[in-house]
Amino acid sequence: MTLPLDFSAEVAAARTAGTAIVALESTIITHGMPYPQNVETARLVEAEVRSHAATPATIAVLNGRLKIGLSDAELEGLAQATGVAKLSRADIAACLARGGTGATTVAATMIAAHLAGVSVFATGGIGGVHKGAKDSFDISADLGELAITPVTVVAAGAKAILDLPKTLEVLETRGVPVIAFGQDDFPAFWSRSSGLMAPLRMDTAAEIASAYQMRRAMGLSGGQLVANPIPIEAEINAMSLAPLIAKATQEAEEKGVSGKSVTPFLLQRLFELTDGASLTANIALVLNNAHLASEIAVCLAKPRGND
Ligand code: PSU
Ligand code: MN
Repeated sequence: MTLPLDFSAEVAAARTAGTAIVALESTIITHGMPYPQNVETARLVEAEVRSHAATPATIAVLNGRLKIGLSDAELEGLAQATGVAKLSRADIAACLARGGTGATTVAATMIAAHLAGVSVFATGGIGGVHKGAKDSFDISADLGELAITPVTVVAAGAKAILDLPKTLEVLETRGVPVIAFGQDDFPAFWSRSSGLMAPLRMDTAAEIASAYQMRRAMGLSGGQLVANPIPIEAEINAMSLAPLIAKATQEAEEKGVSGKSVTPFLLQRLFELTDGASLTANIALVLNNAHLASEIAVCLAKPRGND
């Protein structure tokens, strides 16, 4: 069976030339931000990648085809669509086999990027261990994917809607390098610090790229999580968010929200409870991650010995 894989023209050209490519996810568009800011952000992120000498590859499943790079019309269609499936490792193959359409989460985007030979991926935040996981067992498949698929994922850490200490524990158990960029602390998405130390710290894109190459050379499975703090001018104080996160989490519990719906529900409620301030910060950090991911991808695309 041949894979139903389609490359956009610019991604196909970058593959042929061997130049840097950065994968981008689509669940952030369909389930992470409201329209029209979702498509505006997706376009800005693609432009950011292009301005740093790399080619953006936004990934999604459209009518049974795994798209590596979307046209502007495809991006717009996805951004406006309602009820789009949110695909992860468990259901991406079934969606493709049925000829369906869906947005890819971090886990599914990593799988697609790897199939396409793309080793760097920029997003906002990864999924993790949810608060209350002791009872709900809600742990994102993103963590397991980082342990097995060799893609470097640049995120702004993980949201404080998650249990961050448990998220770091699971990543450690699964052998995922967690690298804070330019600081010692693990960032918490809207805030530069979670109050937790990151296991690793690196200060340059070149260091991150060479750590990735060393893992490949050693035959270690899995990727790396680069936790890039939100730019200081866009940061939201963690103290002011804490009560809003507690409120949203309690509402989710009361409404019996579970499974795939938990993360989108919490993101939407936080957007409402902060009067949109969470979205402004979210856009700033995604752009910042796209910039760093592009630099890492450029380092990895350089022919060896030319450094
Ligand atoms: N966290 C965010 N923004 C997002 C997501 C997570 O701050 O948009 C999305 C990503 O696509 C991530 C997914 O892979 O939610 C995780 O969902 P779950 O917790 O159901 O695994
Ligand atoms: Mn989940």
